[in-house]
Amino acid sequence: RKILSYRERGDLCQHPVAKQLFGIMESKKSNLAVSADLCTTAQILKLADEVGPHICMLKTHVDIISDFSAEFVQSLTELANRHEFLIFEDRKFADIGSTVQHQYRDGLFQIADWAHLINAHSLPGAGVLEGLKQVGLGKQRACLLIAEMSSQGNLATGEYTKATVKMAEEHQDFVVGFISQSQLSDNPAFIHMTPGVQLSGLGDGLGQQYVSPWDAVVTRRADVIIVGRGVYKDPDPATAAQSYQTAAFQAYQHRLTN
Ligand code: UP6
Repeated sequence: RKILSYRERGDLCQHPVAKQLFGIMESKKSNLAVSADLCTTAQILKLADEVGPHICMLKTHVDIISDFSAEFVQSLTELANRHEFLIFEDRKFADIGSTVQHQYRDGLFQIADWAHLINAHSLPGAGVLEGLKQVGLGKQRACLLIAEMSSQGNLATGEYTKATVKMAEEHQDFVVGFISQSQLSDNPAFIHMTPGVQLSGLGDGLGQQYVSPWDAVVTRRADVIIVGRGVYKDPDPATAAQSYQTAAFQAYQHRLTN
């Protein structure tokens, strides 16, 4: 089944962050997001600079950083502007609306000030989105809903996944897509992002389950692949990122023409 190009989908979607992301994916020929799961700001900034030319998005877990600072945020933002990628804080918000508002806006990290994208579990119900939305919308921020997970035995399946898609459909002014393991919606405005991708390796001994970039994009119909250890554990992250970029983009081009 033929698909629309990233450019066509960027034209179709309403949310400015989704538009920007599709535009970057098209112009940089990259549907690769690198997950910078490193514990110092120096390591993250070095990785972001090295892989920057190859990615559409850098994913962070800001609460694992030992020396977080406002300067780090400024440097990361400069790298994002220079290399043209978006910043996605993988905070996985999962509490009542009032609490996630604080977690998003306040505290040490003030995530809403710098992360273009965040994500949330649908578990608490729509209140989690209502809370986050009140903080993020004025700042032109977007959210991804976690509809499926890559880890063995996870409970985000079946009716839970279906209800998550419905929740996204009802909040399209803020939710621009899904963290998932398959395509869940035919709405071309929704971006599907798939973690648990590696070229070599089936798992990590802690429940993570890997598929190849080709399987993620062609078989599971992911728009964006998310790769962590496959890139940052490589002795040459820039070359590794380039390999993932090429593999994932060729898979997308295959879907465009077949
Ligand atoms: N992640 C998953 N699976 C999910 C959701 N999120 O692995 O269902 C996140 C992890 C990690 C990254 O929190 O940051 O994606 C995957 O890293 P890896 O490529 O090193 O396994």
